[in-house]
Amino acid sequence: MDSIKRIAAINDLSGASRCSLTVALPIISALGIQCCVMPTAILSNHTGFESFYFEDYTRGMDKFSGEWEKLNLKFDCIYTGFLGSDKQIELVENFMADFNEADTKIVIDPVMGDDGKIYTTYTEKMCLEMKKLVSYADVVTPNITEACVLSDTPYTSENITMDTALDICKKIYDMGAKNIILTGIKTDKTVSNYVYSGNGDGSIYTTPLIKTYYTGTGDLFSSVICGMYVNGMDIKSCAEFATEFTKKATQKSYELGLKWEEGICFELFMDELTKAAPLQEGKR
Ligand code: PXL
Repeated sequence: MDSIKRIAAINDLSGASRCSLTVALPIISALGIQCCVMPTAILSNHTGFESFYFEDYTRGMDKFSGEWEKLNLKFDCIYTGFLGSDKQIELVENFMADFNEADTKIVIDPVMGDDGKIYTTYTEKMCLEMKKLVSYADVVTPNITEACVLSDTPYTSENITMDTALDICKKIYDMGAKNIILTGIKTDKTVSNYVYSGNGDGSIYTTPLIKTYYTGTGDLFSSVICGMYVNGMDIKSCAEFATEFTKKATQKSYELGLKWEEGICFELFMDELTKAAPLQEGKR
């Protein structure tokens, strides 16, 4: 074996607390894949805390691309998460134009909002740019709020029917995304993820609802999907595995009495990822 697979992860770096790159990096590594990171912003800790230090990193993104081009890096996947401005979304599009090869997978977590609310940093222009980005995706992992924005569907609640889930996913599929994983469909007792890949009805993966929230849960789910998918697992098996893994980490965080802002505790289950990840030859 000459090399292992390599993912370019474009997301923010929040030093303390679990979210975005501090989740993506360990999860992707444990899945036997090298994770090259391009920070979009650098924070002392995530924005859910009362106080945090934030530095936008747009100025560095082009520089990273330039140096990575000099190194002639090839990526098996480009994985994007939180993007802070329309300029950053444009830079990601440029990155894709430069580094996307025929067999490079594109995984997009369109981090735009939650609970029916779009993040205050998200402008109309960014929503439009994000729709464009999603059209290149092999896999996109929106929550209900994000999926509603992407598909121009009015948001009602997280308790949507499977018919509505299918309608929303079909619209996102028609925009160009090949596999849609709609996350966080809730009832009083359950939370489900719904997978649609362009034919038939979607598949649904359900776990008991734990009525608490930990930051980084979406990042954990998407990072597991991303690594598993790059390792060649079919999308439904990726969703099934990621749903179970996320449930276990949520349960453990609850048992440990973690505060929501500490983020989802996944560290105790890394061996399960390693076991599920047969090492595979990378591009070069
Ligand atoms: O996981 C979501 C997330 C990502 N990045 C930053 C955040 C949050 C959630 O609060 O603040 C900077």
